[in-house]
Amino acid sequence: MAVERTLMLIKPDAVKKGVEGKIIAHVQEKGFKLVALKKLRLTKEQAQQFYYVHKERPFFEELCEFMSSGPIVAMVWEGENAIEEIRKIMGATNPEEAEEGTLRKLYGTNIGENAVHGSDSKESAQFEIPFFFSRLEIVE
Ligand code: RTP
Ligand code: MG
Repeated sequence: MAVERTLMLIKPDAVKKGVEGKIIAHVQEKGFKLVALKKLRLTKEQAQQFYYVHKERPFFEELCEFMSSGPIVAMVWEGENAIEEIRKIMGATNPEEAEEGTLRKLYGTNIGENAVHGSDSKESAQFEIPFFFSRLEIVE
């Protein structure tokens, strides 16, 4: 196991519900270290760039519309095996299928409005972290 960094987003539905603080506390309580944090709103074009791997998928348009529909919170978390571990903490993509106690079970609404995003591999973390944060914005 290695210390990794991963990007996590609190999606517009969870920001609207006002559960940003609960989500941050939940990940901290699992032992991960918050090394970068900001609140922002993506344009639709920026959402399309961020989710470009899904551009051929039928839900791409809806996803980018949703991700640009309101403010989001972007974070970088650091810890042992952080990429995989934070995906586990988030739970399945569809909140109805997510295990009890996972962030998507607790705070998600449906497969589109599922509260959080997390990098799914080292490669995606390497693209996604600098998409939101410069080196100066990540605390060593
Ligand atoms: P994410 O990238 O947001 O962390 O989610 P994920 O890895 O669990 O799921 P992924 O397959 O990467 O899909 C990205 C996001 O697209 C939306 N989606 N909608 N309507 C649908 O069938 C559908 N499938 C996926 C979800 O919001 C998902 O998180
Ligand atoms: Mg994904």
